Amino acid sequence: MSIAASHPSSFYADKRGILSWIFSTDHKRIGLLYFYAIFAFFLVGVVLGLLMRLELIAPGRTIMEPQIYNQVFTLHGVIMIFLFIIPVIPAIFGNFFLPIMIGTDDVAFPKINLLSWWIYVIGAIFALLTLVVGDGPADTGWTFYAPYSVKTGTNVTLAVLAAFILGFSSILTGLNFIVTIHRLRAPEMSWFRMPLFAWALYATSWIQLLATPIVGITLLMIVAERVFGIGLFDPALGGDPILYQHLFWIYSHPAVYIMVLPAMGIISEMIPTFAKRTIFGYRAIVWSSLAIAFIGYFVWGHHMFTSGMSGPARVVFSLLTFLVAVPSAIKVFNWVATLYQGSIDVRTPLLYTMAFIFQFLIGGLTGLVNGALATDVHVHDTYFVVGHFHYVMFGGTAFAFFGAMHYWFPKMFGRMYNERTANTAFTLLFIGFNILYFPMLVVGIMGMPRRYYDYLPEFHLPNVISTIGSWILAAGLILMIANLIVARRKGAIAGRNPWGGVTLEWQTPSPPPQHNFDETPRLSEKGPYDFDLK
Ligand code: HEM
Ligand SMILES: [Cu+2]
Repeated sequence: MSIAASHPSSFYADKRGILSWIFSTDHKRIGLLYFYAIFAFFLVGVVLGLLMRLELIAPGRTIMEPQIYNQVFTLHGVIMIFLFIIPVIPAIFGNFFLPIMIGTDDVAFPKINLLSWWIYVIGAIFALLTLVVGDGPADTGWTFYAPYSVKTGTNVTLAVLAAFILGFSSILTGLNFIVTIHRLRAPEMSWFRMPLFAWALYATSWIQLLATPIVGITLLMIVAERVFGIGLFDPALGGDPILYQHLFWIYSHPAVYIMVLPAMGIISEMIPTFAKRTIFGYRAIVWSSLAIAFIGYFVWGHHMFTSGMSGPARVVFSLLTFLVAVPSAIKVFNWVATLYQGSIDVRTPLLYTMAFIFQFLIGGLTGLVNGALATDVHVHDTYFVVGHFHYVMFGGTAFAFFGAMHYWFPKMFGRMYNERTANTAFTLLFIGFNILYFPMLVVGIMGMPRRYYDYLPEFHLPNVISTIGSWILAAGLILMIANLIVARRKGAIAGRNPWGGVTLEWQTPSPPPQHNFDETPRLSEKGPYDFDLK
């Protein structure tokens, strides 16, 4: 049965038909539009990743030519970064839940919100066009480093235009959230009564708004150089390739916090709910989000330790990198302190939360190895880096996303999923993930370089193990998705508050009505996680 039919007073029943969706200005519908689009690209990215792992199961050629491999890892990176991990949490759950959690009926600019979804779709079409036009997808890596990106015959121009267009979608979402949070909070929702997910989105939005234009301009400079031969980055034309790296990372380091801050926000929501206890150190978590967003602007040089930077500059960037680890560590401490002496209810979203903490910790600690000047010189451009960022982005953000999918599933779709199947899928994902990526850290320290379709025979065993892990992970993904698809049609009808959460989204029906609240939601003096309120 369709959700509109089974939940006639929900926003699903408000209007019917495809046009009522793709031209909707309702933040909940836009969140769901993003959900389907982003998830589809995630799956494409996963398939590309599985193909790479298949190529890497043995040295020499296995299933594809070196040139194809270069294009596959580039497309994988572009899709996973620009089409999946940057928008995933703000565009899906930010859109769906931010207005509800701060007690209002929509974002500040609903039409701009719809526009940003359409811009996402157009950017995605540009990225896909690289598959069919000219010499095929870019082969530069998702970083588009000059001067190679200026010279290669593959479709760099279309690929960077795609990233440029997608940037506008990100900027508009950030702008919308900042204004929404400043102007539209429910009358009693003072800043420090805001849920931590809203705070995380607020910090993220400022990065989206202020950093994205830099990469936009940088990418246009690549286009200018390729199309008009203006010498900006290519030494043969009188340009400076190191300038490209600076401009690129001045955006792309802050951008890693666009990828991870919203995930931290979700973790800060799920932990109090399943520990049945108010969050420990609410203000410390708020300030650490803002601190991460701020300090994140000053560390980009750690990507360039081996690019010929001066000694003092390298030491300063290394030091600042260690500084930005402090607020992240504060959050981990507060989460663990909240769980301590909580009455813990081990449900599927909490399993994902615990996997997040474990994997994010490995990602963070290996990040310090990259951030420390002396060790980075050794592991730079090896599989250690690939292992590190998959631990942060996949083991961290994507696991938080999966957790949130289960946490908010009843609210978004009005039905419950099968918990045993969900837990089995989680187990496969957790085991598969670690078998897939831990060997990459090992083989990286042994010296295997990244971005090659081939490797020396001494790296064989860890690569076989890693590829086997990718299949276990894929099995987990299929099971997780199948379970949720079945639940959406046939699951038991969900109540308003299946987990006993105390933030405002749990005070409204599942799924919410068109205007989010039938009755004015109740707020507590004591902040958003007051379990006495129930
Ligand atoms: C089944 C899941 C995945 C598999 C099997 C996989 C596998 C891989 C492999 C083998 C590489 C290539 C390394 C190289 O040759 O240098 C790679 C690169 C990369 N992956 Fe994944 N990955 C997966 C999911 C993800 C996710 C969820 C993200 C999220 C952001 C991601 C982001 C990246 C990026 C940014 C690169 C770098 C591309 C480049 O160097 O241009 N991957 N991945
Ligand atoms: Cu960085």
